[in-house]
Amino acid sequence: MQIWEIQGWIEPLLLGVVAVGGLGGLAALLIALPRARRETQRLLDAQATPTPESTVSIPRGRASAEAHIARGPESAARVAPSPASALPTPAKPTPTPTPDIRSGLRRSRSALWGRLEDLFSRRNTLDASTLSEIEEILFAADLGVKTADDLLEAAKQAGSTDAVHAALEARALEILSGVSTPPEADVSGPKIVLIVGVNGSGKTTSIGKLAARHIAAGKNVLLAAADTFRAAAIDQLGIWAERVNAEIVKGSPGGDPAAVAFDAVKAAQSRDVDVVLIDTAGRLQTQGNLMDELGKIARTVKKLVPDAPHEVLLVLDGNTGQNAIRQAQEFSRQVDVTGIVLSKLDGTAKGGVVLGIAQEVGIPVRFVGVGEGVEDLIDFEPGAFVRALFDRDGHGAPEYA
Ligand SMILES: Nc1nc2c(ncn2[C@@H]2O[C@H](COP(=O)(O)OP(=O)(O)OP(=O)(O)O)[C@@H](O)[C@H]2O)c(=O)[nH]1
Ligand SMILES: [Mg+2]
Repeated sequence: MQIWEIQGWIEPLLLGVVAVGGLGGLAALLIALPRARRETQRLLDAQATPTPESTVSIPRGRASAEAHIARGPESAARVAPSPASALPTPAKPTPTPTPDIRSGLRRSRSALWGRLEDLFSRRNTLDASTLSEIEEILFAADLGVKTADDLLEAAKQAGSTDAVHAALEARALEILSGVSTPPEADVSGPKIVLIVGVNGSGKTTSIGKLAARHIAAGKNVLLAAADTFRAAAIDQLGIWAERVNAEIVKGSPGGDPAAVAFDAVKAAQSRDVDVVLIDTAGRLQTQGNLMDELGKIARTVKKLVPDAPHEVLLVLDGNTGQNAIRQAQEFSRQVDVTGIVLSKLDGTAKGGVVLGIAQEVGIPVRFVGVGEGVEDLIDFEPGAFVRALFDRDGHGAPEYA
């Protein structure tokens, strides 16, 4: 029964009292009013109490974090420690089609090997004019000057147009293999991962994808919304947290990102959290103050975990081509970048920049993003990458062990 329905039948009752003007009507009113009041109160109570369905998708830990936000700006990021049993059960992985590097590199492949293949269909001698066209194609592929030169030299050494394909593949693989990926850090408490990069490079999306992976592997994940620069950024991470069933610690817009990171790590230590992924605001490598802020975040989490952050992942937008090399160099000056996530490979012809990053920056590419979906993150594997970049579309590309 709704409130207006009750009000609807009180009115005729009062009219009845006036009309009859008798004691009977008055007695009826005296009986009906307390009942109506009780019913109204019951309905109001029911409206004020959320139904169980309205909170069912939010992990209990997250609900507790949000309750803290409601208390005010200072306590906004603080999450009361709660027993490990309060953590959400990690979501079971649902089988999804595996994204593959070959389709992710479709445009990059046609900009590099596709053009070379086209050239060799017209020319079969490796003379000066052919080499000059090879040079042009290599430079246009946004590999970075050093790498384009290096591959041109490999093409020259190949001796014949037929041998160029194998020579380029072999050299590209050598370049990538020259960068060693450090073994997984041996971490006793929660593993702290800081995610950095310029505006819109794909940080928050990559965090969502990484969180989903860890959760699928049975880990408890906590996201830290240390991008306090834009209110929408906090909400965006909140949506990802809900989507992948991770916990989240949020700060208030305009708050201190280092304080949010601190509180998140503290919360992770007191709960059974395996991985903390810290989202940060996008910043240009030329913005000195904002770059300093990254150093502050890293120093602040060290107060709780001296060897943290265990990983600093720099997210680079594949569309930026050679500019990604510059970004990687600048960010490494500020924080100790341990790995690169190259996002948006699916929409770019500049994926070859991975080679330039390896050769000029020496930081391992750990993951590549090939779409906006939760599963669109691929572990970077040099052999598979080179094979996909130089694939002859099924015409006998050599296999790497
Ligand atoms: N096609 C494609 N789109 C991506 C990929 N990764 C991220 N995006 C999209 O790129 C846009 C920016 O991604 P965000 O994750 O918000 O980037 P961000 O670095 O967190 O941005 P700021 O917080 O504003 O600095 C979004 O529209 C994402 O969906 C990818 O691998 N492929
Ligand atoms: Mg973001």
